[in-house]
Amino acid sequence: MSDKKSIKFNRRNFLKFAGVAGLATGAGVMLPKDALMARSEKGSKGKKMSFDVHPGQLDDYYGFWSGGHSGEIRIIGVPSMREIHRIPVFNKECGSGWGITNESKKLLRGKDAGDTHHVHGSYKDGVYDGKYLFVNDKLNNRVARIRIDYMEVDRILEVPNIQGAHGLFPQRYPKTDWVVVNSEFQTPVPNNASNSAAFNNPQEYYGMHTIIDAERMAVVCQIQVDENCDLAATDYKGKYSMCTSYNIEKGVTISEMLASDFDYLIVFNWERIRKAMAAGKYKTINGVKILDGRMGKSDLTLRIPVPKNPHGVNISPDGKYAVCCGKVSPTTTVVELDRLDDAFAGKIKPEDCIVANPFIGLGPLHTTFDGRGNAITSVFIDSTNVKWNIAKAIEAEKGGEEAKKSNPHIVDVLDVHYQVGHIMATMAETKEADGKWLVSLNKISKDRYINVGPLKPENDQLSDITGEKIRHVHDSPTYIEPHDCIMVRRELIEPHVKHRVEMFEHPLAVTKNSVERKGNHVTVRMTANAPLFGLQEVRAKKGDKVTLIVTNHDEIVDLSNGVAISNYNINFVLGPFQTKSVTFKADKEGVFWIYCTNFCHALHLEMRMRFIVEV
Ligand code: RUQ
Ligand code: CA
Repeated sequence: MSDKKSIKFNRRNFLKFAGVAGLATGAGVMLPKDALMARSEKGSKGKKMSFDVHPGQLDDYYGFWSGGHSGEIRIIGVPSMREIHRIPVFNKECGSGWGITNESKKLLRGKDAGDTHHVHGSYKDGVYDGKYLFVNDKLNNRVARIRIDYMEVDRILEVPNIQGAHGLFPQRYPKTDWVVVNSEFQTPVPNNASNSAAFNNPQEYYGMHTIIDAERMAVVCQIQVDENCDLAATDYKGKYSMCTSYNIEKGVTISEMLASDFDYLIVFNWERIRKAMAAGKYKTINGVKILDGRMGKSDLTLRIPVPKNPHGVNISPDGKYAVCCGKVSPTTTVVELDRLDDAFAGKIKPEDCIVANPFIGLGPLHTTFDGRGNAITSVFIDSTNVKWNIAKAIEAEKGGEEAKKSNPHIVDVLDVHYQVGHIMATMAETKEADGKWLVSLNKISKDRYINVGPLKPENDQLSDITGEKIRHVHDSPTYIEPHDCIMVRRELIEPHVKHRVEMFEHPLAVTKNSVERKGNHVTVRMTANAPLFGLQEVRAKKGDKVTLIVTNHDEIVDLSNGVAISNYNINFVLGPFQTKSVTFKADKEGVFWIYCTNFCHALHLEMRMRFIVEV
């Protein structure tokens, strides 16, 4: 399907929904995108940056991409857009042994399917501190923490009382003590037999804004609301977190969720939350303290009406504005954060925090920033990246409908291929947004790449945003299905990343090879030193439980060893000085070769030993 056709197809679908939504878009009316495109010229006049990273050179940015329902995180070099690494998180991955080793299984607790959407770094004073990444799992309501020094998951928290753990954002100031995660789906609370009367009563379904202690990776508290909690953001002052809600209707069908012309941006007041916790104003369900954040029942929350079924909320790098995307409304809503104190104090109405409602296009989803006063919004239906000036939008708002008519805030409109979800500029979620590169994470690639069958890659498009115009420079396919990303200056990450682990950080690190039997449990402790395993053979009896603990004793950078046990479905990899273990039942008799999978030496193929299971 060609670009043009795909856009028409999507518009037609959208208009069907717009009908439900009550948006008037009659025949003969110039569609908003055409009006915008008429303003846009082709090409950038700015100095051209190159995305080429020549052999032997390094990328300028670490891109951390969520992997959607692949359950992982990917590290993409920017601007080359090369996929450099994958970090398995909520999935099973044989390249490293994630989901196979005891260490990873302990974190996954039997759940090796996931759905990652939002990956963000830990902060200090509004900029990444290079310590952690956090990512949500929408499927099983988890939040994982990744240590940046090893680029490995070190904690996974299952969040009780929620479903559809979606928007996630760390505290930005003064540092990341808290991480918030939203529940997109409302459910009964508790959602079990003790509350079964609520199963058939959607009025008794609730959303939660969950606050997590970033160091302990434990739930601090949950704030219960009637609405659903979709995308998340935190401010740059450590005072507020927020969520967009598209289902204030408590609907359970699509038309019910679209019934109201307005939904909310819900703001959570951290000082009041701390006080309510200290005053014991909570109930405890499933071991978690739940505060009441419902409208009319609580002073912890503020509801700013935004049109209609909004999606993303993003904070401008100067910390001044929250920008909510309309999704079903062709506008964004600009909220001035300095007004929130007065709104919470009841001095002004919540809606008085809104300083602009600029027209953007059909289906605005997410917004990013260039650090020079411009916002760039992804527009799903129109398939565009729309660059607009925040100050001009606010100025035009003051001038009323007449001033807004010519859309003076629009700077440029870029057609993308094809349907864009998230959009992100380099360093844009920090106060050091540098306005260099923009990535448009397009959901559908259609004919952009050679045909690989019914399931096609997504299309991440890279643009240079140093000039007035957005200059699209590069397409790269990504495996199903990144949602969001951040791009972090290399020097904020690289000095923290280690070439080898601290060997004795693992309590079972092996220094001496041994085989120990206790009853029918055989524990094998073994070193690996390319091209030799520390033992030449291991014996067990059929029916024994076997624990195999292996430490890689090679300190040489990038000298990894694999440990695979033929016919036993066991396969994992050890980086320099790393220890991993597996436990399994020796349920098949015979001779089984244990071999190294990860090419390590000229005698790599000879790096093998026998596992003999006797009858
Ligand atoms: S949101 S659908 Cu990031 Cu647009 Cu998950
Ligand atoms: Ca709604």
